[in-house]
Amino acid sequence: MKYVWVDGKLIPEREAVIPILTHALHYGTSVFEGIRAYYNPERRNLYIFRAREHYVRFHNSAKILGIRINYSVDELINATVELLKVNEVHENVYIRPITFVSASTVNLDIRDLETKTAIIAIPFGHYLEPRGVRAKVVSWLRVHNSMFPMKAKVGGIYVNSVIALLDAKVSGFDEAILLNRDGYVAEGSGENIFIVKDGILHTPPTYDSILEGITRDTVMTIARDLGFTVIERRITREELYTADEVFFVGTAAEVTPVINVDGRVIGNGEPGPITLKLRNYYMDVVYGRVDKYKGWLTPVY
Ligand code: PY5
Repeated sequence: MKYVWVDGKLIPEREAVIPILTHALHYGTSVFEGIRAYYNPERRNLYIFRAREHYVRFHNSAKILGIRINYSVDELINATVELLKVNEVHENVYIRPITFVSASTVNLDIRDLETKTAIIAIPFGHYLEPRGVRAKVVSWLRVHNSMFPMKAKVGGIYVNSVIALLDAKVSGFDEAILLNRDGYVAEGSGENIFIVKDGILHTPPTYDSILEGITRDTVMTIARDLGFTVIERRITREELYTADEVFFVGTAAEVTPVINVDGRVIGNGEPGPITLKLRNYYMDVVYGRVDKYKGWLTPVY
């Protein structure tokens, strides 16, 4: 994209560069979000999905890490709208807000260090194969809540996801599933996870070392709306193997079927009917085709 938003200014992307000693580059001291905006070519409208919830989480992540974001939730929403307008976005995009410790220092003490905030938009299609992915339960565990709060979406924490995904990829799988320190299913490298058993949806609870995903909340809400029972509870590894359906949810992943776990075929090896029903409804919601959820959309135009 031509322009990025940096601390209140829209500047050309090539000018948005950082010094080599930037604290966040060395120590992962950043908080970030991943938001999508969906473009409808027929009606020529662009909607940002759940912008408010993402920016509230952004502020909470900063609070947990102990850094300051110099812009309110409303200012950040307005900045995002401006960014998409100035770039004349007429396609689906992924929006990446980031606040990072920008001071040039090797000291670990972040009190009073300067932060910068940027928002970048990137053209974006599918993150995972929508026809279904093969997942591996990797031996790397999810960082436990007692080691770092997983509710915070902090840059440095993503090395845990990177090493887990690398393990899955080099073993010939598409995505990783991480267990938590207690041996229960936590989440994918960049997605939350659901299983379906006998028509009921189950997903790990937020205290089980997972990111409290906004898509997870969206899917729980719309699934209940469609009449499904959703239970937040601890899930064991073998429950993945014997589930009727397994699927990932996330801003990037949307609703992606998991058709194989550790070489075990899930269901009949095809995306399951409940997964597909939820994915279709989810896409209707994000494109603004469901009136009752219009409140989740921020129109750009
Ligand atoms: N769990 C982890 C570890 C995540 O990184 C993400 C989002 C989720 C769950 C789902 O959260 P939400 O539904 O709020 O998006 N991952 C990012 C995303 O934009 C980055 C992926 C590379 O989907």
